[in-house]
Amino acid sequence: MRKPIIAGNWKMFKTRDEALFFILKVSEKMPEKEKVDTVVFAQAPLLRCLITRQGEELRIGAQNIFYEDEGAYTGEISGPLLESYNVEYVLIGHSERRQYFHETDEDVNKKIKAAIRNDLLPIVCVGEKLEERENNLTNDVLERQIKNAFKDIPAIEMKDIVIAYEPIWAIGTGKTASAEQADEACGFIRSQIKKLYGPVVSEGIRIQYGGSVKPANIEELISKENIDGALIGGASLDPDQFIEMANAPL
Ligand code: G2H
Repeated sequence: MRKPIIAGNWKMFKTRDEALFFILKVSEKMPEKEKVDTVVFAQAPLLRCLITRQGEELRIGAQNIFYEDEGAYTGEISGPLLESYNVEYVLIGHSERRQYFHETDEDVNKKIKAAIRNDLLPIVCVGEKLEERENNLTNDVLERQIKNAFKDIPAIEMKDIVIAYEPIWAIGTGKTASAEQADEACGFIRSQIKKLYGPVVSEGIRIQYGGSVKPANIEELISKENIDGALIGGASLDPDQFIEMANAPL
């Protein structure tokens, strides 16, 4: 049995006070971490104050990491810095990073390696654009993204990696992939992991669905065989909705 993982991606939302209000409200209401992993991905300057107040169950994650550990890279965030703040998770390859900041599959691969080097747990995002789905290219895109993301990553590291399937056409649009569409794509991703790493790794790896997840649809999505949790944007900003979704797997 794979442990469910419910994560909130706050994107570029929340000031310090808003973030502290959220943490105060949710930290006592998170499910036990033995049963469900819960994570919130916040903007970098919020990480320190969230980590000191996160409570027993909730984990804190960064939305980005640079692939070098140090150097003249103004504005970037290093793995060693995140690790020194006890940040546990890092989001890699979100479609907004790929789209607005031109991150390539190769960057994603290098960032996964940087996360592993610095003991951070990566959630690696993959997903197709609307025109790719309409042209029956979903599986080709996912196959390419998976193959390139995990190039030269040894099997032993895969147990700590989570993959998030986020069809770009369903992100922030209110359009959710149907539970069947999401399960089919997550199953295809699992088959690609099997091809690269064999059945033990592919059965163990956790795959989330992301894209307009909310309290009304989370239960159906995570009830599917290949969906082990959710990566939630908009609906994760509201503490009450996040509490409800974090407890949905129970
Ligand atoms: C996809 C998702 C969270 P939303 O980006 O990563 O956002 O739930 O707002 O579609």
